[in-house]
Amino acid sequence: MSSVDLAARIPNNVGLADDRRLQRALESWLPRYLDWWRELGPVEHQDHDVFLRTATDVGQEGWAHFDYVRMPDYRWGIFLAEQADDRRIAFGDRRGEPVWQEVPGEHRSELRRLLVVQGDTEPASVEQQRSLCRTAPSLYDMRNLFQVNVEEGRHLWAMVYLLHRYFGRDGRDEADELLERHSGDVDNPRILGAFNEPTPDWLSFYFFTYFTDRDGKFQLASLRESAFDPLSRTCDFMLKEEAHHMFVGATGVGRVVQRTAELMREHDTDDVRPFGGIDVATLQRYLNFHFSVSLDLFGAETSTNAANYFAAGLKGRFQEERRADDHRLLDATRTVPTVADEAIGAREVPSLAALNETLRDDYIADCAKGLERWNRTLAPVGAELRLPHVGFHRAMGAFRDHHVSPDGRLLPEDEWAAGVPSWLPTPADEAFVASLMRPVTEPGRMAGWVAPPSVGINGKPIEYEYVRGA
Ligand code: BYC
Repeated sequence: MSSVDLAARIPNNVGLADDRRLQRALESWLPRYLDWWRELGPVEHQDHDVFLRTATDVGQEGWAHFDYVRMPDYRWGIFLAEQADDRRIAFGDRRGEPVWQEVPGEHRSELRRLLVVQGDTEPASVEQQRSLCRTAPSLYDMRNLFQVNVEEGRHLWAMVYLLHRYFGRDGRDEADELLERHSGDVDNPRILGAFNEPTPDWLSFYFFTYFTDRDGKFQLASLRESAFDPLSRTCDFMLKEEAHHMFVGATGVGRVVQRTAELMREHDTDDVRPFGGIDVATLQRYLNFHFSVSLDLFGAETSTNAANYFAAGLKGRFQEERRADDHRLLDATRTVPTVADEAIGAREVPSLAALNETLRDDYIADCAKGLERWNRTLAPVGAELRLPHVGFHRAMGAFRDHHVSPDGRLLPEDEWAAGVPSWLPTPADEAFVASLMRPVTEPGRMAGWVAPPSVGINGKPIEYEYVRGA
């Protein structure tokens, strides 16, 4: 394991200085990345000092440094978690064999595909969020947005490193294409559906970081199990940064919920819009949207791709080693949902084929935890948020061509159409939420639709000037 070289043009702990070809290749990718960042990263404040966390090490303690940085000067580095001694493949046909430090020829294209799909989401989210800095509800929030953005940029670097280092010319071409596809582009869109949806307002941003970044947590945790050790170590370190992104989502929605509950109590009404709050029904519609598009990110309920990845040792399950089974799944079965004879049912399939569904189940259980917390805030005012049925508003898998209500009823077209305005954000909701999006840039002040956070960042007070000169 190389030590951390922070003085290099590209900070890294992968011994870049010892591999001149790779170093030159990545150094020639750097200006293209910076062009992309300037063109499609945050629309404003690029030249302002932002109080940011920069990864500087991979150890248990002191892995990051906080200071004011102009975003284009952020040190996007390449960091892999420390290599474990004698790590063994934890699942699949080759369970128990030593992990790989190079890519086996027979798994080259599958691994490349996984890296490209993962890598594609990172810049996509930066593109989706680029205008939000114009309407940040506080400097604290603006700083968190930028933190998320620069780290998604670093996660792109993580995948680009692996593509350049292990996949030769194909890898370099793929790395270039990661900067050429763009979120929502009609001709050259991002690969996965949710990453082509706009993130036009901060309510969407909080729900996106809660639900969609959480897909990232589960996918990265599955890739961390990979027999391809450099990928495993990369994902391990990415997950450290990812935790903050979900914190932004969980506390962001939590703060909106808190403000809504305060206004409901104060004015003794559910209709808090006239008082500048976001009513629970609107929150529920945004939640329904972001949850359902995030469920699609796990793919179809049964997938030969997923079965092959697992058998080959490329992608495991969430917390693979904590599971009490044979980690091969050769004889195991489970049920997956189906829609047949105009009813939602279940069918038994080999567990190996249903790994996307297993990961989706784990994800849903994790999503539910945030709702429990938010509902503790809402309970005293007699309100509640719920996760919609897994079949609601789905574009992938068994429910794709069916209409399912949030409470899990299969609906004919006309009933679905009639229900949509109460289940998914309407143009009027979007216009109302947009009307609340007025920037607040005075340190310590918050927009009226969201409660202040309970603490600031890295021990700083809430009224700290997190973005200077904004
Ligand atoms: N939209 O066999 P299936 C993150 C494609 S988020 C469009 O079920 P598979 C982050 C699929 O690719 C984490 N297409 O698929 C969060 C396949 O196409 P091909 C990102 C979709 O392969 C916030 C076809 O449909 N990482 O990090 O079993 C901010 C058949 O489907 C979608 C990963 O996803 C969709 N939603 O599973 C920033 C991990 N879903 O191959 C970052 C790597 C599926 O027939 N990716 N398709 O052309 C994977 O493990 C798998 O590719 C998937 C799909 C789980 C995504």
